[in-house]
Amino acid sequence: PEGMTSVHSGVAIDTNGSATNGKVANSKQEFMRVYDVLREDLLKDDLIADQPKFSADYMRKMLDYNVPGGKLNRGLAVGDILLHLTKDASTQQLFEANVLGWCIEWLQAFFLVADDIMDNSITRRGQPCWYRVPEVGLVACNDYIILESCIYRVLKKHFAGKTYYPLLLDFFHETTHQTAHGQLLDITTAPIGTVDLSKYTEETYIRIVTFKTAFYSFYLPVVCGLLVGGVTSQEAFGAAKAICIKMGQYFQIQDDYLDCYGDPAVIGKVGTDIQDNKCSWLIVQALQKASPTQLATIKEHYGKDNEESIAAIKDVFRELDLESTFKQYEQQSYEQLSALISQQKLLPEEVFTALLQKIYKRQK
Ligand code: DMA
Ligand code: MG
Ligand code: MG
Ligand code: MG
Repeated sequence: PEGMTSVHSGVAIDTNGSATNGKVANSKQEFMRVYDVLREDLLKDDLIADQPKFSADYMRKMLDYNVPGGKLNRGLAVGDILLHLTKDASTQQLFEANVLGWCIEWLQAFFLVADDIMDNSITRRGQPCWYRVPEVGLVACNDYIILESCIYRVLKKHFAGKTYYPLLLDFFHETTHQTAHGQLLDITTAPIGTVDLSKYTEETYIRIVTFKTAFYSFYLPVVCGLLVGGVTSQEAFGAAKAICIKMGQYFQIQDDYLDCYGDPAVIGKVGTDIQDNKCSWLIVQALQKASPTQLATIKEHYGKDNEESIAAIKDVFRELDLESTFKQYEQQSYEQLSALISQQKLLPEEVFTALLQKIYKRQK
């Protein structure tokens, strides 16, 4: 059946740019060039261009502050996936992949501006969180709405004529729905001021990270790469989803680990999970291993925003040697992912191994 055809042998590629004989390569420089194009397009929009200059200036500053300053893993992944998928992608296809990559970065910027307000965070990407910039404050709430709306202006401009435009819109909407409900579960599991440790189960934890992180960080970039590459097989999407979810869970577990053990100068943010009462991977592990005395310490100090309480929790984590627990999990997770990747035969392995190599043992 059509759906079982491997991409390398059976999927027609819609090339409408110049043929490049497999010589097309993606680069961060090229990706950044596409950002400049998209930002200028957005600012040229009739409505924005007609606003008083100070309003358009604010928009420009807001975009530059929040959209391009991250690792760009998700955004760059779309073009990489396209190139791993087909040896003869056109320059036009690579451009489209990069445009979609930026739409994912815009989606991420939208979620991060909101996330930092909800998490009462301090820094992001080595600078103050946007809502902490004095002239911004809670105007950041309107800014994240604008950031989200940019996605659909860009999609309309570049993809409205494509047969897969409705699919694309649906994927972005669906992913937003999933991420927002992951965030809701994250927040409602950890209401400020009430520590209910019975809520911090492995099952709830996995739901939180699957929805708040895995779909938008891994499945969405892969879906975008597949769509630009002309893949329509439901089976291929299904195989990709299973791997992406597992990889996304691993990625968020790393994020939770780095929140406590990462170097703020390297990760660009100061950890707040302990004082925020978060259902983080570390506390879920700690609760499974803690002695009655350690449990009492956790009950007394978790979710309290003072140095002494934070130190008490970090002491328990150290006593339980959660660093080793994490390293074991990381190894095991890498092996499981590698096995899953080689078991599926519908998509080239590099589509996934390239993603995995970028995050394995990451320090930031
Ligand atoms: C972030 O979870 C998830 C989304 C959707 C932004 P988090 O609060 O652990 O992220 P960070 O550590 O980057 O604040
Ligand atoms: Mg956060
Ligand atoms: Mg959060
Ligand atoms: Mg975090």
